[in-house]
Amino acid sequence: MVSRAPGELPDGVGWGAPDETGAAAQLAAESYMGPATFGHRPMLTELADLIARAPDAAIVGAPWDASTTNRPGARFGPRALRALTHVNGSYHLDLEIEIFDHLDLVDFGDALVRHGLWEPSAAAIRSRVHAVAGAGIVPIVIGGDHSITWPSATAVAMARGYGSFGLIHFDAHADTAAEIDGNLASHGTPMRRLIESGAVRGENFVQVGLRGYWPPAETVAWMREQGMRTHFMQEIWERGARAVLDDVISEALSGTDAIYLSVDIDVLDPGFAPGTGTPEPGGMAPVDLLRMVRAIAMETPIVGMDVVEVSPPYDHADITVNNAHRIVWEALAGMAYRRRAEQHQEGSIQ
Ligand SMILES: [Mn+2]
Repeated sequence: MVSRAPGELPDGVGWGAPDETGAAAQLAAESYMGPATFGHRPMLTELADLIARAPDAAIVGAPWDASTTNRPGARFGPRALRALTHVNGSYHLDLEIEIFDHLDLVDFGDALVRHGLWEPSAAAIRSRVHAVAGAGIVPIVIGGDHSITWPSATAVAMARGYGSFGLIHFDAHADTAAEIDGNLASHGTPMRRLIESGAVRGENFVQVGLRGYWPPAETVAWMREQGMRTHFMQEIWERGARAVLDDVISEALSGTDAIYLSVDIDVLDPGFAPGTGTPEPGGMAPVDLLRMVRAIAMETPIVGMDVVEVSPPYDHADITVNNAHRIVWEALAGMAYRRRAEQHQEGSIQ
């Protein structure tokens, strides 16, 4: 046994200042220090830099919440997801994979929206997401209220073809109203806009986790006419998450070759996600949602994703923010897992 005087340090350990030079050291710091980029990933702002680096995926913030019917605040979602999450690593215990050894992710900043003005704000989101998707990079959009899925998924459709991908939509609500209070761009309407425009075909639009008391019967009838698939919370309770997920994946991929994944944080029970605009009791637990998102990313080619309706002013103890961050982290882990299998096939790793 080595004896040391009080205050004496083990051999080779000193109190000298750590190396703080350079961006890498700042980004490698614990998550409460350094720049508030998503997951402490490098931030790029210029399209030319993005194209030169050619990452697998890029974060795009969409800080818009003026389409919210009830509690606002989702405009603060992107900043909170960058600043308030507790990130302590990126080695996935279950998948035994160091995510960023196989998948390059950058933070591509925000779509610069204009408060209260839908048209220029939607154009900003569509344009930034299209720049990413058009370069063959997977956009991961952090909202913002759910209206942002309209320009975001439209941008992916513009980049790779209308009707070419299925959309898996986790939510407590269908968001398929024709209009709400005269607003065609309410956060209760984006899924109807996407189907009407042909960006996503009704039969490849798959909703998971719906519950409660909205929308009304005539809207549900419209959804059925479009061939939309709905998996209510009741079905998950009866059949279990994995059985439902198998159907979800096959429905979304029927006649398509890719998936856009949209996760409204209110699909979680409000006990796990109090910081959201329209909380609906009786929802999913993170133990199921995180694994379903991971499985989708492992089993399907994701070409776009968003996580929306995180409203930090209504959050407590960063519960909602952390769950939203882990939804992205699980998707990244699944994507990295697929990427690693491709790298094995290409022979670029052994
Ligand atoms: Mn929604």
